Amino acid sequence: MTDKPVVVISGAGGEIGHGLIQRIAAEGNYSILALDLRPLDPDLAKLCAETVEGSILDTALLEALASKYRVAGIFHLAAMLSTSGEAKPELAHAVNVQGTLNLLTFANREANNAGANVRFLFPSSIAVYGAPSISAKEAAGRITEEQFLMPTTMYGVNKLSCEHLGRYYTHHYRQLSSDRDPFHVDFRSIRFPGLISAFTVPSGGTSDYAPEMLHAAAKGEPYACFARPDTRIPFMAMPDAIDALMKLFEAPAEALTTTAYNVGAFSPSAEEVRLKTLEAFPGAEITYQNDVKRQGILDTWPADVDDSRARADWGWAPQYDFDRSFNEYLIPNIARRYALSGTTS
Ligand code: AKB
Repeated sequence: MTDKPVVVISGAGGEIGHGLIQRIAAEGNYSILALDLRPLDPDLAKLCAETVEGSILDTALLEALASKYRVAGIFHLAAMLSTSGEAKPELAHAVNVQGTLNLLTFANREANNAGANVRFLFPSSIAVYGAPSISAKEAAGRITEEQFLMPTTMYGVNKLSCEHLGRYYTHHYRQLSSDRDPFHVDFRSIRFPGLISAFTVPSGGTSDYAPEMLHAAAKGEPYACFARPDTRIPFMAMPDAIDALMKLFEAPAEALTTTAYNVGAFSPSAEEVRLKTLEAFPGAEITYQNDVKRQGILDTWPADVDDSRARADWGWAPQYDFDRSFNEYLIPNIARRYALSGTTS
């Protein structure tokens, strides 16, 4: 038990979880209950009040946690990403949608036990968009939250349906009942671009080519990029992603005009990422070997997003543009990391 308000982080051992646990622990305002299928890295575990190995599909586990803690907020990070989701679409639906529904139910119960709304932060994705053609993508440029909501991946379909579930739990849950609960889930989601961390390498995503390229170069390993050189989608450095989650978590409910926000930072082509990586690691061997099927997914994702709503409602302003992300965050940290572990050849 703990005297600080508790936040639950699902998928705590993943890429976003690493940075988020460190940030919340450093600020010291909340105790962290970390949930993941696998044991948490011991350095992260020691920053948490409790770590639980288990699944968001295990409702008995969620009930046991609900009776033990008063939960003030949830960061629901657990998900199967866009490439892995295409290998096992039914499993992706179960994890991504049923898992979210279980946690929304948990949050709703917590809200009514505690007598206060429970904030539910959900990392959605640019995968909710599905441009019908490359020319439509190029013509659209920075797209708003309402455009092209026709995802082509199971992951994108799941993210979009979870956004709707969250909106339903926030505004319409049991709308016809005379005994509607006075407190509810306060769902807030961010449609993240591809994220690039200096400390973790993603797996199972379709935006993975950029972080994979950079980490391979730092390790002195050859890399064949599966995206075409002209592929352009938005990316963001991990510190900005963590900052966005915390800013939206802390924003007053009255300031919010939607439950799903775009956030942008920079939008390089794959070739621009390659050239930037080569500036830092001139000997790196980075080639192209296009995977036409994964490319098909990338071609439906927007080249850039209009994030003016996030800027107006909760003060979103990225701190890391393309140059600063690489020069001040990614390259120094990645170079140090692999030099220390002796991986660089
Ligand atoms: C993926 O590639 O699936 C994710 C995403 C863009 O949400 N990184």
